[in-house]
Amino acid sequence: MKRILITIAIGVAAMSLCACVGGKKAEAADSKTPAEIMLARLQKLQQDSLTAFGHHDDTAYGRYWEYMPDSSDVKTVSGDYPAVMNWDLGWIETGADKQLDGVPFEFIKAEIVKQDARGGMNALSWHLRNPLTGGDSWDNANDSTLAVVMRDKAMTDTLRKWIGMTADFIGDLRDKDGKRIPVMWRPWHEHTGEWFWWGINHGSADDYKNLWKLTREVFDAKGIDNVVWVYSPDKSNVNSYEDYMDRYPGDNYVDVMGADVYYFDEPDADRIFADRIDKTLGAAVKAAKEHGKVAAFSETGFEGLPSSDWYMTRLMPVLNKYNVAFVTVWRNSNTKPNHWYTPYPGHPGVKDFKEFHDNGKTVFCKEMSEI
Ligand code: BMA
Repeated sequence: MKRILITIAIGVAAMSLCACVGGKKAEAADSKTPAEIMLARLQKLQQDSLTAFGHHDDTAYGRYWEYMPDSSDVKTVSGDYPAVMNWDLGWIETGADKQLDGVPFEFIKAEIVKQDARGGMNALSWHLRNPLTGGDSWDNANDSTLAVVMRDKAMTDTLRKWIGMTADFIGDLRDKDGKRIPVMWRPWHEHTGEWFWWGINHGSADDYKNLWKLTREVFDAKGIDNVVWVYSPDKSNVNSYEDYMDRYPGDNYVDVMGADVYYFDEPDADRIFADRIDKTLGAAVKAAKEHGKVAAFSETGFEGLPSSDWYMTRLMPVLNKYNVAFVTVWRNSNTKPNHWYTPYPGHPGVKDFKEFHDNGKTVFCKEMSEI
């Protein structure tokens, strides 16, 4: 009898222990922020040497169409949506209802919800206006915009307000159960180039780092917990690892080490591309390893895609050489001449792109939903 009682007592204790451990586990999973969940998916891609494919404005418009529900050149050509959809918040800071390329913010929100429901991921960039001149991101009428803005109280107040508008938009991204949807957020991109007002020769390294700090401060003050932060220097002026890290804001501000490197139609294009990739993407991969971050090929492409085999012969070797969690190509415009980056129906690169989709290295939306 005593033995039976002891056995029952041990059994009950074991059961309650299990429940307790299980409960804790469930609680731990629940207590993960949306950003942590997304980061874990990116880490998994990288661990498995897989690369998620991303496309800008994928379902908004394509080479020959615009705003046809659920249309996508990538899907029409490959059979699936991209794993990552990139969207741009440029002009949200003006209070406009459409962003700089005419995509309504409400449309972006709805598409982010759909892509999340499919099991895919979303990313956001921001081509905002120049707060000093009132011009666009590329307006360098005042060559020292970054320095002036970061050292002037009224200007940083404006910027704080603008950043707050992006934070509100992002914090508002919720799925049908009301849970926040994670996004990769890639502000102040290509800062090693000169073209944007936050670029390399428009202020000091500290000004640039302070810009990141200000951004993070605003997001944190609003309790935004659905952002994976992506740092993405351009190949310009990056000739070494030190150049890549020169304006790095610090490990507390960044989750993903990106690199923007396009392919251009120029003499010796392949060699030049390979060299830029080694310098910039090579640095991103090294930085990710050394700083415990995820590596990504945050932007690439060949404008107008005047090639029938670019994806398999130019991009794929890069993905095989450098293990990156995702690669994003830019938009297929139906209005800007020669401005598309993926094949579309009738393009000579359809077969190549299908191969790119079908092989074991790349991940599109369906496969992403299982990761
Ligand atoms: C650029 C071009 C522009 C566009 C901008 C923001 O690379 O595509 O036409 O306005 O990105 O999307």
